Amino acid sequence: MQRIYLDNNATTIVDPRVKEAMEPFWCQLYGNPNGLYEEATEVHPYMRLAFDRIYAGISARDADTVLLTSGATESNNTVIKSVWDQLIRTGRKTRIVTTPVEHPCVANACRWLSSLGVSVTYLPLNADGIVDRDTLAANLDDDVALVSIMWANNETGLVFPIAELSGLCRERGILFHTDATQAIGKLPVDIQKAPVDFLSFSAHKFHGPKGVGGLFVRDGVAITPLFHGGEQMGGLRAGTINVPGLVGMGLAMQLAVDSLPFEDREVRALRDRLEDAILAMEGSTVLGSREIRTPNTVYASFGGVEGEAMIWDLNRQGIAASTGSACASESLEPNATLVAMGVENDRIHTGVRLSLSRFTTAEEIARTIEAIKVSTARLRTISPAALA
Ligand code: 7TS
Repeated sequence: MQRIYLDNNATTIVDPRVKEAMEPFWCQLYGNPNGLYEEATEVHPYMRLAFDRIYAGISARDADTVLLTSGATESNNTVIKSVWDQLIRTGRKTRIVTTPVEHPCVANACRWLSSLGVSVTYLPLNADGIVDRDTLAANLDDDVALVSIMWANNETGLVFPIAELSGLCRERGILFHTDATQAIGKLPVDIQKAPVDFLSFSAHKFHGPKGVGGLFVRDGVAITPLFHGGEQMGGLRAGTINVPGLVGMGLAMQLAVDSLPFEDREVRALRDRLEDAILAMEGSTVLGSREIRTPNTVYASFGGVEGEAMIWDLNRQGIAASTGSACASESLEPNATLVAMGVENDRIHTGVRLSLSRFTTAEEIARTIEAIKVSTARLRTISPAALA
């Protein structure tokens, strides 16, 4: 049985073109780019091309900085701890403003700052499950060092109005960070239209390799490095440069941007087909309006069926899906995103996240719809919740 992979918000298959582009950098072009000999300098043009593709992918300018990191976790930690070092530790500002639905690498970095006495404000979500301009405006004052709001949520796919929110912070002279990990390759990400100061991403979410990501830092914004060490990345991110990762991410970024029309048309159409079929089933609901969601994501709830039981049953039928972020799946706490969105108690453990990619086929979606019907029927016959 051919398996069907519908957990693309957790990670994605590496595009075969990306794998091929990385191939020479293991056994042939393996020099440390900081060397002074030919093996070092011969990789420089490939690195430059990769950085050019990354800058173009988010419309960054030459004067801006894009740090190569190990992924969004490192990028997000760098921003939050740097702002603490630059503005809070020095007594110039006191607060960080964020949302209750950020990925754990933002949420737990903020929690760590709270333990150091920093005040962290969690903005309430509106009825659509996002933060609106008025709510942010009402929570800004001269004490705010940083606003950190994700571009798109990894669990629900809901998209935050980052251009508007970052524009507001720009007007007030407050630093704005966005975790765009779930936006790259799914939505246009243009930092000329959204005046953010920091933007994080991870290559493996857009068909690039794992363990490599980036942090955009706008020209003129100071940062404190997370790692101290060598002079790589102008001393802002020490450690030998992950050349194969950089080359792979560069091409993955270009392909992701080139694929946006396909994503918006074809992936969205498949997602909508899946979503319509789910909504036609008795007792099922979907979280968040599809108009303000990434085109690849549907977060569904099948009344009376535990999300985890559903995942196991779908897995047995050859389908990979998740109840939410893999990073939080070992926790028994109710899902923080659903709590923040005001999902009722009897629904909170019934969520299933299905996330598609440009590699998902119509046949896979047709098979998934049938499998979901089989699983819900089977699980409802044995679920105590369904009997209640
Ligand atoms: N930020 C967001 C919004 C994410 O979705 C993830 C990964 C990360 C940061 C961390 O990225 P990393 O490459 O540093 O690990 N999110 C998920 C998910 O939703 N399910 O598994 C991983």
